[in-house]
Amino acid sequence: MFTKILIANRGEIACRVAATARKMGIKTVAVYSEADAGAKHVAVCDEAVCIGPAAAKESYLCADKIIAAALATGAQAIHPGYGFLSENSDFADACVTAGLVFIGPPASSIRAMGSKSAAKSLMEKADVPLVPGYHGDNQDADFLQLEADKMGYPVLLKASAGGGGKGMRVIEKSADFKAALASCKREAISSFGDDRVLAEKYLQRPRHIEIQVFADTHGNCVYLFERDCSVQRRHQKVLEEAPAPGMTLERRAAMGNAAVAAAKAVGYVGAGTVEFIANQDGSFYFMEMNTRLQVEHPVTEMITGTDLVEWQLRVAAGEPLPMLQHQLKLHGHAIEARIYAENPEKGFLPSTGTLKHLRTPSAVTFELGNASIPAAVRIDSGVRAGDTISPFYDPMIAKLIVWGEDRNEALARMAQALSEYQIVGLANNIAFLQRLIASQSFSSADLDTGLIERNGDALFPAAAPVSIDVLALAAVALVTSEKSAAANDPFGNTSGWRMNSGLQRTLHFADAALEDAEAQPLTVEYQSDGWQIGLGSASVKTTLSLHDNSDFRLTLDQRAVRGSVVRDGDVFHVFAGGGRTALNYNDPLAHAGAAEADGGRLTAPMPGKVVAVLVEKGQHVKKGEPLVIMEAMKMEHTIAAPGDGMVEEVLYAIGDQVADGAPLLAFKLA
Ligand code: MV4
Repeated sequence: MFTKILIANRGEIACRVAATARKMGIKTVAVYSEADAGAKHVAVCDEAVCIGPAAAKESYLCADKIIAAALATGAQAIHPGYGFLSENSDFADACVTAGLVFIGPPASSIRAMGSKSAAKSLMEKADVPLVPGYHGDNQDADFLQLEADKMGYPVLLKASAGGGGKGMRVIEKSADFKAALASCKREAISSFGDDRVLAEKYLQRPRHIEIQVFADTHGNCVYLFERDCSVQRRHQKVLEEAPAPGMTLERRAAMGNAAVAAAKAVGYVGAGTVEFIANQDGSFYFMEMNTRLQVEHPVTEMITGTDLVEWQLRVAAGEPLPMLQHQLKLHGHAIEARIYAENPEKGFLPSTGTLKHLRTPSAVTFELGNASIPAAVRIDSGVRAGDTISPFYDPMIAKLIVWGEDRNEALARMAQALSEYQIVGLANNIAFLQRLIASQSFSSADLDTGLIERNGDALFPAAAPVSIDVLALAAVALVTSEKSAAANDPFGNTSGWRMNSGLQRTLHFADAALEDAEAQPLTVEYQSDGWQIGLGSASVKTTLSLHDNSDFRLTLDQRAVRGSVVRDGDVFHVFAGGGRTALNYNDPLAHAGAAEADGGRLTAPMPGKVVAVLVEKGQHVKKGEPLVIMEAMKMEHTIAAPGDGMVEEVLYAIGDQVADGAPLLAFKLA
């Protein structure tokens, strides 16, 4: 076995490979770009080598720099992860030339599967089923139309050089054929510089079902059952599961044997995936083979109790496969959800920035390999709280993988784990994933590649009004933070600050998900043992039973309510009842003050009385910190710092009456 390997990747997959290497006592070398110097994958490896600037083309895609790093650090093998150089046959060759082991298939297998049309004719010879169609060289329009007429409509034209859904045309009837062919060829030449097309019978509502295969250098090749990856958005997988719902033993064996035949036809070694497109009736056809470990490999690990990275390392070191076909057993059901930094409400626009707050579901374990009871909840992630998601790389934050005895148990665990996932700082798809797994189509396993588009309405419901539970949590978080700010201040302590019964203030929180949302006034009346909180005609007696950092337990009348509130500037992120709500806190007084602050003064928004002065002359404060509290018409108003800065002068004392517009403090912004 190797004693040291280099991991030619970043993010979650680099961390994933490092975890198995550590388990096996193998030292790891990370490579990283200048943007990743502080990244998690660098921290979890034993050594690290910087290989260039942030752009992948100048770092993670530089074969020469990576091979030089392996040679310089004494690594014996390179694991490419997925993406980047993982399916680059020249890189695989270059590793071998440099005397290093490429932890992946032989370059010849990568090449054989890399050319889609050549792969199809190889598969045809190996008796792997192909979609009925014409994949040949004859590009004559009349000939192609005749072929289409023979297979029957609808027909799908695909660019031979295409992939990822580009350059495809569905043709409903023969009369439309010529126009569609011309348009498909135009797109193919402009996108791929190659106008050859192939014609296939078009499958309606197909499923994406792929088979995990594994081969060693001793002639063994097995399949580790299937994954259903039908739930995609623009050819990006969103949910993956194993086994595929509705799969029969006969069809599993037929697909498994076809996948093994495909792997053997190209002399495959290592981990690979054979993708099939399947009809609702179960008939299946070869699409392509991915000659690498895939993102969604954990669902296979969970149902088979294997560590596929360990298998990769053993096979690359020349050992035989740890298990043969008859030893592989399928146990339970696993589902993976990809958590992305993206905004589903804004067309899934990627989001970049800092993970200001991150809390992952509890009871997370990471046990692989011969585990009789698989980990029930697993998170594979390449980022930690405080890390950034940059525009340079894939915006995936984590993979959340759950296991259950059956699909319903796995679904319930997924729902629970998603509800416990807390992210602040980046737009993310967690609420979308919650709706997706709860959708009628997904929960009843009515799967096909058009599921997300077909369920648009259910997946993007109109926003519901913010509940009083959520507003109460935000309000209590706000008033308790002010109270502790006052208590921490020596002048605050002696200032006569009080929670006097009957004092009432009005808070304005607006749903941040809605543009121009009207903030409903929330009234908070201080009482000796809590608050009376009112919203419209509703009013609840609120007491605080537990407060631990961002976690709160309240009693609203007779109901116990718990949740977490994370404040990010003027935005309060409330996690409660499995949901997540961002509230814009509009403190009109702080903003009125802010408008005046440029002139160096914070002014009274209305006539009233100063009830608390929380700062002293010369004190440095942070943006949003409460400075002075005024009372007017039995309502309390906080004058907060408009930005980071310094109090130059305090112009009033507790008990003073002030006129509308009177300067309260002289304030200097930092
Ligand atoms: C198809 C098809 C229906 N019929 N071929 C899309 C990407 C490319 N790799 C193959 N694709 C498809 N080929 C026939 N004959 C539907 C798709 C397809 C699809 C396939 C797998 C996963 C997601 C998909 C989303 C849309 C269309």
